[in-house]
Amino acid sequence: MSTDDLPVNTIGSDDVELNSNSSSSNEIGGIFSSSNNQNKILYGNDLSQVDKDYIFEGLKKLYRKKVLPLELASKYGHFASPPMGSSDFEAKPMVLILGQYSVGKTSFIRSLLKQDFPGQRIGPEPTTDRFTAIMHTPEGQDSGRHVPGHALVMQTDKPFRALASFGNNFLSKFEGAEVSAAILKNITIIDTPGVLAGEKQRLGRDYDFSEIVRWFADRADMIIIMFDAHKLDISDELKDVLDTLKPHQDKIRVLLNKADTIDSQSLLRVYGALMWSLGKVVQTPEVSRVYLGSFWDNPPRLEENRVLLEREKNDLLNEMMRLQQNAVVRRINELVKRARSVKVHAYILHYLKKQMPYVMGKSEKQQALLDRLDKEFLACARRYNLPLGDFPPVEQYRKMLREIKDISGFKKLDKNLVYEMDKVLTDDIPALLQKATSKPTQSTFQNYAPYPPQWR
Ligand SMILES: Nc1nc2c(ncn2[C@@H]2O[C@H](COP(=O)(O)OP(=O)(O)O)[C@@H](O)[C@H]2O)c(=O)[nH]1
Ligand SMILES: [Mg+2]
Repeated sequence: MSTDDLPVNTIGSDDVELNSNSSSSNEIGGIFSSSNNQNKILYGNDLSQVDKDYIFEGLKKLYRKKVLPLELASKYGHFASPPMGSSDFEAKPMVLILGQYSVGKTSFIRSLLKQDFPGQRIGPEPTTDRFTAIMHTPEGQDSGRHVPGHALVMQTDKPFRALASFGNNFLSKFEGAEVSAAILKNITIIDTPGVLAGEKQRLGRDYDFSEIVRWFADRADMIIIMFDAHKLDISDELKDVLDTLKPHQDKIRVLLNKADTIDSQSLLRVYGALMWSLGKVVQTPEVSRVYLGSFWDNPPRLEENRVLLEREKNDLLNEMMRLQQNAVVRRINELVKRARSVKVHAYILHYLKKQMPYVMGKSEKQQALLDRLDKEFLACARRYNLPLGDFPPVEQYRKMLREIKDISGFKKLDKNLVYEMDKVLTDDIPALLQKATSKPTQSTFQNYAPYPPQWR
């Protein structure tokens, strides 16, 4: 049966109509492949005006009804990340703070909160040896609560559940701090251990630092990389981290910290030097916005920089406050990216499974397929007309496949599921956006099953 003949499921009678026919489907296919123009392409609609909750709720339903079934059928969770939960759609924008040790990351966060937070350690030596998620205190709780990593990844209303797969070594180095600071009503901040230089990093840590950074970077809405104006060196480890961040160029902001101690002429020179060394490492035509700053309680020592530093601080804070509005675009992008990756995964399995013998010689064949997985990827992309850019890293995929004893045991690919999921990208999301922008009012939201109060 050709997929063209398949019935089109609507999402359910209690839902918003997400399946209206869209004239812009062709446009979307092209659009979603290029991330640069995404703001523009979202139909020229000003998404800052739309009802965010309405869109989040719509995306969540689309995911559950149209993406998740294919994920479950193809065991996507085993190969990539576990299914998304409500918290992945509703979570506050996340700001990830990175940098070598002692550049002032923890002091920066402290100054944003305007108060201390549990687990904060500030000092000239490598002080923070853990990842801390700094979140707003839930209603009815006391401020200043510390939540151990093991407990944090169990909480279904927090976006950290997937971190459980990194194991105990990591979880003992992960914690939450709940603080009732105004800024946390809008964002969640992630403090990180400093990137260390040389052997220390490898010896002292029994978890994969870059993998964890990658996980947070994927989910972050803004990544602030901090440098100390006194020592600009970029260690090899930091280079590795910057490499990990390449796909997230648009989220990266650079903060040249401790600018309070340097006169404006030297500051110019340091700024230039930083841009130069960053340019060598990052190698992209787009240069991230660089903020100059000083974020601690001490007043600037040099009067000449005071106004400049205050302005820079305001700009940075304003940008952080705007993240809430950009969250809509980000969540849509995340869902689109995930749907595309699920589709490719389902086809890879389908393609490999098709080549397996029925009875004899299964394990030899499977081994052979794994050995030339890169070539199989190419062939699969060609056969099903899939963009190579959507394919997972070969090595990682091979590792996951190795854990599967017999790939012929996978369920047959249900093209109907793929078809339904494709429609999310071509029709459903555009329709949802159109609906949300045409009726961005509170009443739309109220008529339509609202969140329970504890989620707001
Ligand atoms: N001059 C100056 N020193 C700072 C500033 N922020 C932090 N520091 C100092 O830098 C050291 C390292 O700070 P910390 O927040 O622990 O850095 P982290 O390791 O990156 O988290 C501490 O001694 C702070 O007092 C700043 O804006 N200016
Ligand atoms: Mg620190």
